[in-house]
Amino acid sequence: MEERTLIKTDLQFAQEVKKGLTDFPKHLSSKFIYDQNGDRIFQKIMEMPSYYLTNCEYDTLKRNRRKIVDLFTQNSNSINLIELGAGDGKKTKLLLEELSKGNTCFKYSPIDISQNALDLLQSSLSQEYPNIKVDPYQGTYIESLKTIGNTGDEKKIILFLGSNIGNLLHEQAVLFLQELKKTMKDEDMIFLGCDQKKDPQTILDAYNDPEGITEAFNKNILARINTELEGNFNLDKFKHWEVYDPQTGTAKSYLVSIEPQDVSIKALDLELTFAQWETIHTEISQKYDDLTINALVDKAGLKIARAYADDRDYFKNYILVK
Ligand code: AVI
Repeated sequence: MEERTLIKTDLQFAQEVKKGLTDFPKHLSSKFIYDQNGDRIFQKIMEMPSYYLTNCEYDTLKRNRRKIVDLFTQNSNSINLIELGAGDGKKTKLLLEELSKGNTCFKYSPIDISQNALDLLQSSLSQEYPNIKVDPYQGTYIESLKTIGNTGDEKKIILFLGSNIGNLLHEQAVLFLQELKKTMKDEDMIFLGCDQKKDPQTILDAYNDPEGITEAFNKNILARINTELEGNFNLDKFKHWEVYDPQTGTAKSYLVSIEPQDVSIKALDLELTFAQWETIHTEISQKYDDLTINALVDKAGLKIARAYADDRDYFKNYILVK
């Protein structure tokens, strides 16, 4: 089963890379930035003071954890805390600790495509919280949720933190929320973290650090093409470029070819030409306001039950119900 998933993922990577780099303008999906190296660089990004998102969400959860957990456990004596995208669990641990203080029986089900990420999380949790029941799932979010949804009758709380939803276009975000809704029973909830519109300079700084950590993160997609698909991208011949549109709230990452160049990707039998200053669009990081979130949630057929924010309103966490 694991092997089949891997082959399917490799094939999807190859097909999407071919499509994206032969389209005009060129593009690649940010989901392919993440491998072991991409995960490691993202961890470093989350430690950068300019990447305010992580600290803001952490503060919000820390300040409101009792109220949040009270809502999670309302009218239920058994819950399954399901997290989409396991990460290092730093923020989730706040909620797990708070849940441990109450009488509600609960388990934690992190879902991640990376078995490595799940193993790391499980071993740190078993050391810090040996009494918490952890039930990890390796796979894609929706597929795994469908499996979990069919087992047990605990109240499901689906965590989607870190503004991961912001890496989706609005249409895709609505479709994704609709898919989540299909797996929900009436009492289930989604706990959604969304980065907010703010001073455009603060946003640009979060995605444009002078140390080049975000640049290395963005370029990891080219490094993966080189190692996994026998490409010969010269990473030094591309520069990371970030733009932010304060009207739409969309931050976009590009890789810009600094000179005319040819690149070949052997495993795809592909020869590419880049003109000087030609771009590859790699990521969107959407920033929201209440109006936009209301519209997306409404289109997905869901309702906002509560919202929590840090003291500057930089980042908000919404509890969504059916
Ligand atoms: C994972 N995701 C929400 C991050 C973001 O803010 O879009 C990925 C990231 N890209 C550059 N820095 C961080």
